[in-house]
Amino acid sequence: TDFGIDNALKQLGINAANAGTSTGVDNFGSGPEIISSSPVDGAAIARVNTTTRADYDKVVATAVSAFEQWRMMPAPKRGEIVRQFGEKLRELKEPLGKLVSYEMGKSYQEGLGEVQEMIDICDFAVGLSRQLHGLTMHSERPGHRMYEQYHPLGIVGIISAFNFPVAVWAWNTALAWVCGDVCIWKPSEKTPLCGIACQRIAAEVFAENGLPEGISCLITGDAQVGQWMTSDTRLPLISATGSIRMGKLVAQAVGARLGKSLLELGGNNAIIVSPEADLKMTVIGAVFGAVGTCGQRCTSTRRLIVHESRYDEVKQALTDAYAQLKIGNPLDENNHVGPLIDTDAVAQYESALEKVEAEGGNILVPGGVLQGSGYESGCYVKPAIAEAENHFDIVQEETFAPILYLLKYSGDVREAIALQNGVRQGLSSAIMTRDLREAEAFLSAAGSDCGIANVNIGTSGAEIGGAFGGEKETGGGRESGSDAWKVYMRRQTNTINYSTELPLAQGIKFDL
Ligand code: UN1
Repeated sequence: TDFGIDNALKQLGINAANAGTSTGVDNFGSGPEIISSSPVDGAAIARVNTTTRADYDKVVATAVSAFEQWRMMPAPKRGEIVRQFGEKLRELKEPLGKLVSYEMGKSYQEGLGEVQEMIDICDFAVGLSRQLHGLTMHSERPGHRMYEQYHPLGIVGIISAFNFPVAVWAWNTALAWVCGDVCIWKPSEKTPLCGIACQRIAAEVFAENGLPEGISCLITGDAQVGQWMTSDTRLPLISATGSIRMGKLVAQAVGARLGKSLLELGGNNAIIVSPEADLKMTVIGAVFGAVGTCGQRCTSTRRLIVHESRYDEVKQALTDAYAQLKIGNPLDENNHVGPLIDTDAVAQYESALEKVEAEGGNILVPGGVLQGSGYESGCYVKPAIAEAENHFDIVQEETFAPILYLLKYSGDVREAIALQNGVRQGLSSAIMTRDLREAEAFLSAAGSDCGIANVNIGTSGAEIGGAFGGEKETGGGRESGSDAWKVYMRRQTNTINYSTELPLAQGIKFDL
């Protein structure tokens, strides 16, 4: 029962014996091998070569020269390349979704959803390629014209995390490409095959169009490789997704050279369940938010802030729902919850459950590591619920695991909003209510302080069309839709004098 993994790898052109053998399109790696292993069954999937410093410099040189060509191609023509890339993703949606599920551990449905996000952002980027608009202003001087234009920035360094091993790269790269940038991607060393699969698909499109391979570059390795990127002045923008700890290191290194960084870091997302909440919608939103991707989305629901008038009812409904959850192989579509990424993550999950109890929390739905047939990888855990208080140290932390904290409030919506905002992170937030006043208060200037604030929707599962990211320790970056593209370009203000005089601005007199 390999759930078609071998076939999926074949369709993606991945040679499991040594996925990192250079084929002329995979421009990475003569360094030591790492083994990609699956949290699904603990099996080693493939060996992957890492990038040495010499390899890295070669990759950057390839990217520098590719940029010279790519930046001069008209943006709509670049959009056509991204359109073709999106078409290939449509063809390979199933094998790629399967690889995501197998290498990362999320459910096959969520693996397919991730590839769908890639397809969606390609479509978005194709349209965008004809809309990279600047403004035209009126000059204060006669016979003058003033406007602004957006130019390609250069090499975009992308550092992504294991939990969205393909989509986050696509959000960055699809926009960066239509903007005329070239990309160097370091995927998580926990999901290198997803990186290789994507790189191969992209490389094929560029090759078919006679374009240089340096437009899309892949490197692999640990934090050291990341440091080469963050301190490299040849990379004007570093887009990094991951932990707050990692984000601070990236921001410092990039800031030290006055480069730009786009950070998408941790969340500590809450759903407010008001007296006016629809119970059925609340349960679906909260359970998917808490256990989807085994609690390893940056948008995962970590806290449920429930009004005391609904507390017992919500508690009961959640306990009932958790009793229905099937945990097991994520490629088996009967299961709701797959494994955590590795045994380190399992240890963190266990430690968080110990801490919440030690701080006085009450475990409502107990956790635990699953053993026995089907759970040999040691990465399968039971989603847990704990009654807790917002000020607990552990509740203030983002634990990347399926642990939901149940918090109670008794006042009006302002009290709930204060609890929701009372953490260092500021990514996603939601309120369940049929009361217009509560909903609007939650969305007002005095409402949620997060980058994402939803009404009658959970915290996870954002669409690509909006800007994605958050405030405070989430890092402030915005990726994906809306005008997130602007960070991938440099803005230039142009003033043209078509008169025969040279008047100075601000009316300054300077006669010779
Ligand atoms: C992430 O977890 O890093 O909103 C990204 C969501 C997904 C993206 C999550 N569309 O849950």
